[in-house]
Amino acid sequence: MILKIYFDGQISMEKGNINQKKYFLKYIDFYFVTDSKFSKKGILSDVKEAVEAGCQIIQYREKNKSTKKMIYEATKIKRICRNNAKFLVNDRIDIALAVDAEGVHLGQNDMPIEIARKLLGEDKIIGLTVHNVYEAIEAENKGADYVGLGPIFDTVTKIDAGGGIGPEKIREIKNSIRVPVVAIGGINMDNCESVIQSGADCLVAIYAVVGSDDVKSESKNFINIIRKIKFLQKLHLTDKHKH
Ligand code: TZP
Ligand code: MG
Repeated sequence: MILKIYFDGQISMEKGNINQKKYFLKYIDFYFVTDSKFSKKGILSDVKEAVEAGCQIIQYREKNKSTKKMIYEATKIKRICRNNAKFLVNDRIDIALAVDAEGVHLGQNDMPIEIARKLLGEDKIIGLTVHNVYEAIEAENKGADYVGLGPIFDTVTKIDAGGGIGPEKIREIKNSIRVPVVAIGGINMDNCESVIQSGADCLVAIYAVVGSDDVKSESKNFINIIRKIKFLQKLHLTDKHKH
């Protein structure tokens, strides 16, 4: 059971268990991804600040560190997240298994999702990066718990990401699948509203947050704006039903 208190003071109760991944994923909004290249105070400090800001989903993304170092960092991140945020590992199923993370985020060229699912089990969260409707439908059919869609805008963070597909594409993907859509790529405080208005359930903004001087307050800024837009969207939908 979850108790929801809205900005206007309304209170509602919904059946569901926040520990169940499907239920949890219905409410994700801001998704934090580590980046040791841009980090100013180190990724562990960044994760701590993001969790303190209220971020509920953290991904450890590291491309060039030894497995030993990754297991060390992943163990620390898991401890920081504890019961406050779900902890996922990018690409590396072995690291996720080693530290008993709550899931993984995979790319199109990583381990096929069916095999990842067998290794991780039904309870773990598996996210898959998609670039178009075809990949999104396939991801859902193969058991992805959410899709990561991007790059929405041009990005300097991932060199091989290609050009931005534009926020309009989000609606097309959103209309073709039921699992949550997490938007990524070139998202900042100036364009994040268009991303949520275009139907994204959640967004990632690596450089905008990790590259800032204050990870906690930037994370809070994103969380607040996303929750505000979603609240207004819900209100608008409720209003429509009344008329
Ligand atoms: N996948 C697609 S774009 C991207 C990833 C990991 C990088 C996103 O970084 P930023 O700084 O939010 O553009
Ligand atoms: Mg990958």
